[in-house]
Amino acid sequence: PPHTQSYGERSLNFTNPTAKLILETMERKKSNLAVSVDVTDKHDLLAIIDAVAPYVCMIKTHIDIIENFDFSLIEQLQHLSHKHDFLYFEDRKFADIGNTVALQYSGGVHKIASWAHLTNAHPVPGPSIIMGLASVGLPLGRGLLLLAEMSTKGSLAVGEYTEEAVRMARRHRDFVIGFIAQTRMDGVGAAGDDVSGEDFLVLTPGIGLESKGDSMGQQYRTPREAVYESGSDIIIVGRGIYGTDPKAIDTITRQAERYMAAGWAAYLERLA
Ligand code: 5BU
Repeated sequence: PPHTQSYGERSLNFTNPTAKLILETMERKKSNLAVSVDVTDKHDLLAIIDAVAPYVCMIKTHIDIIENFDFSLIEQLQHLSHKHDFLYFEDRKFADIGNTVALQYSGGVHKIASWAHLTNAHPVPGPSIIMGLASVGLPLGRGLLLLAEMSTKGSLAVGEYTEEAVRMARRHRDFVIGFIAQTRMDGVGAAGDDVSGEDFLVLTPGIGLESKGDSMGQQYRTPREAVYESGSDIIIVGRGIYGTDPKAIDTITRQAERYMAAGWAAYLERLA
């Protein structure tokens, strides 16, 4: 099973170039940490990325919350990813019909497909959302995650819904490389289908070492609970790292180092 193989070995389980690049980067940097930088000022965004990037395999963005966005920001983001060797995941959570999501993914002011290696989509519209996004992303070698589960209290993405998300992904392995989920999805909803050798990346938000949640429904588990106990591949950490002060760069750097160590230790424990 995939979660007993090393990240480097697992790059051979995928044909999608973004999946391979993610796994190779994780192995090279010895990091399964993605930092979610949810700040609204582009200068803060760039400063935090520059500080945490040595410790991450991936930076997760919400590009639509940036108040002073202009396209030169994208060039600066790309410069940082070359400097520090990591990938971008734009947490766009597409949820519309194929034609609309293709336009949202390629166009508008953010032109997500042109710079984000990875993005994600809700399976709620059915397989057409994958076809729409793949029409833009596949020629560029991009990857997609489906939201199979969410970290929030009362999430509706459970049971049958989660199983159907996995079946949708299984039929589009060239583009769908994994899930946002709280646990592994290997063989979920397989019924009689042969799913031996199947591998999907599991990226898990809702990770914190101190807090158990926030006042708006977020729920946190530790890196060890996610990676060792639940077999998650990448931990996604936001406020646990950048806290409440986006200017406290020294603290942010120390926290990134700390979460990286915790995530990697849990992975080594899983392999052992
Ligand atoms: P936090 O500060 O670590 O709580 O931020 C978590 C980030 O992950 C934030 O950007 C959310 O939009 C994102 N997220 C999540 O928290 N839970 C989910 O199920 C999904 C995304 Br999908």
